[in-house]
Order: sequence, then C-alpha cells, then structure tokens
Amino acid sequence: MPDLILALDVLSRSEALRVADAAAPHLDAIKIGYPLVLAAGLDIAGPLSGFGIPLIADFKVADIPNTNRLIAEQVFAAGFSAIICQGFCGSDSVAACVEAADDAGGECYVVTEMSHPGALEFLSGKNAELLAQMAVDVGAHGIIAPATRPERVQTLRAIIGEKKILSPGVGAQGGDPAVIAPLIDGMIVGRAIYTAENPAKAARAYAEFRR
Ligand code: FNU
Repeated sequence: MPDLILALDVLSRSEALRVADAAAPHLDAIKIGYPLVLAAGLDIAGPLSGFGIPLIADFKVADIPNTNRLIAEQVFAAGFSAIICQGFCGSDSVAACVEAADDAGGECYVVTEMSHPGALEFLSGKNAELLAQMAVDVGAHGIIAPATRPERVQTLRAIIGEKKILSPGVGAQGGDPAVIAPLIDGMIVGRAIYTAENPAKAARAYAEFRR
C-alpha cells in the first residue's frame, strides 16, 4: 500500500506553508511543480524542507540531455529528493536526469501514461509501455502512471517489476484510492487535500490507504 504524496499546487508561499503544516503529519512526501515555483520561487523548497518530508520536483523535464542535466542539478541543489521527467524525448534525455539524481543521492521518475483524458491521444497504449521499459533500461527509480486507469497501472507494473509507481489522479480527477492503493507505491493527491476546508482531515483520510 502506498505512501501519501501531497501535490502542493497552491499559488503563494503562505498558502503552501499553511497547507503543508496542516497535512504534514499524514504525508510521506510533498510534490511541487510549476504553479507554486512560478508563484513563490524555487527557494520555497527551503521552508518546505523544514517539515522533514522529502520534496519531489514535478517539472516534467523534457529537453535535450545537456539541458535536462542542468535543470536536474538545480533541482537537487535546491534540496529536492526526486525529480519527475518526461520520457518521450528519448533515453539519452532521461539518462541525463537519472545521472544527476544518482550523483545527488536522489531519485528520478519517468512519466509514462498521464492521468487526464487527453493523454489517450498520443502517449497511451504501446507508447506508454515502451516508455516504461525505457525507464527500466536507463535505471530510473520509478514511473508516473495514472490512478484514473488502474488496469493500465497493472500493465505497466508487469513491465517495471519492483521499481516504484507514483500515481496521480485520485480525488479531483476521479481515481478511487481504494482501487489504486494496492497497485502502487505512492499516491499523489492535490486538490482533494489543498482545497479541502480542513486539509489535515482530508490528508488523514487518504493516509488511511498507506501501508
Ligand atoms: P490533483 N500529474 C497528474 N497527472 O495529475 N504529474 C499526470 O499524469 C502526471 C502528473 C500531477 O488532480 C498534476 O500536475 F504525470 O489536484 C498535479 O500536480 O490531485 C497532480 O499530479 C494531481 O493533482
């Protein structure tokens, strides 16, 4: 059963710290991405690190290997424990993020099939399975796979074996935590916690699905 990862897509430093403070006792990691970093700056990682929970950088890095490596080095230098990259740029681009993660003692996760409906237009099916195999081949620490499609998570699990699956799509996107929890290693929940009237109570409810 999975870790609970808060997707902290709020738009100010004060709101980020308010929600993180409330939810932290129930969390295993906090994931932040462009919404919060563009609003509050990358150094929001400093105060968030103060909660003693690993930080995951969801920048879905998707560039040439050299640029990917430069981005990943900045992420780990800022105090993050893990980075999320896209796989569709190819194995050399992903390998650059994996190497930067290894150098920093961190982790790299590769997006395979995304959780929203439009993901089915280009990057689902066989392509997602090829991305999962590539993630294994380049030594990534795990993949991102959709809580909105548990049957796809099972297919991708058969490809990646013991590597970790972090899965967004529970709550606001309609994924059922009871169904997805046994299949994954990390359950990513954003709006269902940070827009809740009581984020601590919401986080506690999702934490019930942890191992
Ligand atoms: P919530 N996210 C996602 N689907 O939702 N990184 C993916 O396929 C993926 C992601 C992120 O819907 C999304 O950007 F690869 O409010 C957001 O930060 O629970 C979080 O997961 C889901 O947020």
